[in-house]
Amino acid sequence: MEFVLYEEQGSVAVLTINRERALNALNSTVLEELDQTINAIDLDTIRCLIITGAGAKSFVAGADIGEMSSLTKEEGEAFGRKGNDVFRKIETLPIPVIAAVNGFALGGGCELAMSCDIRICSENAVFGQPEVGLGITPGFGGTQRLARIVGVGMAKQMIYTARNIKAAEAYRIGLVNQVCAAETDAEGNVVKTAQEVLMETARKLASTIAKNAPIAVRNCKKAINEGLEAPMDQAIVIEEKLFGDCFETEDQKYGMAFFLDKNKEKVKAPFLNR
Ligand code: CO8
Repeated sequence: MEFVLYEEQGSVAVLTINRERALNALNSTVLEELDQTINAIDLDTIRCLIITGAGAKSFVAGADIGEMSSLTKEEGEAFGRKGNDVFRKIETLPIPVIAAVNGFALGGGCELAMSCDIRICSENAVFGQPEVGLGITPGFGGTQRLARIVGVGMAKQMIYTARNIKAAEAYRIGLVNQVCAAETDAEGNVVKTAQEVLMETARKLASTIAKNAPIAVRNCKKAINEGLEAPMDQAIVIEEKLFGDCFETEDQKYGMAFFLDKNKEKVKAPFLNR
């Protein structure tokens, strides 16, 4: 792959958009490679995916403006569909996905982060939907997901003004769950950069998720995602079905038997994903 790096460590995988010289902007090739990499994830082994960008400056600075600049209406729509299809695949991937936002998350970058289940960022992160300043609309899900995440009023303000927001503001409005700052010693020397802390935090979070019963975690993701799109009466039926599906799995039997076992010396074994 030219623009996507993929690395597995136990049951956690890290996917890095690797086009640093263009601040990891998404051109057709990046989108294609992102799609192929997602398709190839071994979901029997990997229990949580982290998506990040190469370098300390940018997560993804948007869709590639050079590539978009000469598109016709039809080509623009097709490009939008290409991004939407990949991002929807990420959103509906059976396992949880964490966006580790290490800098600019603009336009398609903010939209990529929003297709992930959880967003955490470094203190230098900047979020925004600058599209109307370029004469287009957010076209990789931004007009839909931002309002669902931060509320309609704030989403409309961000999109209509095209103004970027910093990490602290993104945290305040609920666009990210956590902001990671650099660690310094008593003399003020940086001992860990914000990006190092970010990746450490993301990996810890991913490992915590990966330790839980995988079928149950997947069913939670499905129940939350599908339930949010349905009226409450249907949403609770979705929940009931996915709740029921966990019973008779080996992990459910083991998880409950472990709790009920009164032997205080016991050590919990890993869940089997069965
Ligand atoms: N596309 C292409 N190249 C980019 C992009 C981008 N989105 N962002 C940065 N680059 C390139 C720059 O052109 C530059 O390349 P070069 O060195 O060859 O000149 C390199 O990355 C470094 O960038 P800068 O020199 O500009 O770095 P600065 O630190 O000065 O600025 C910024 C960083 C503020 C992030 C600045 O690069 C910037 O404003 N980038 C554009 C941000 C933006 O507007 N993003 C939204 C794009 S639109 C979008 O994402 C729409 C998604 C939906 C598409 C739907 C299709 C129908």
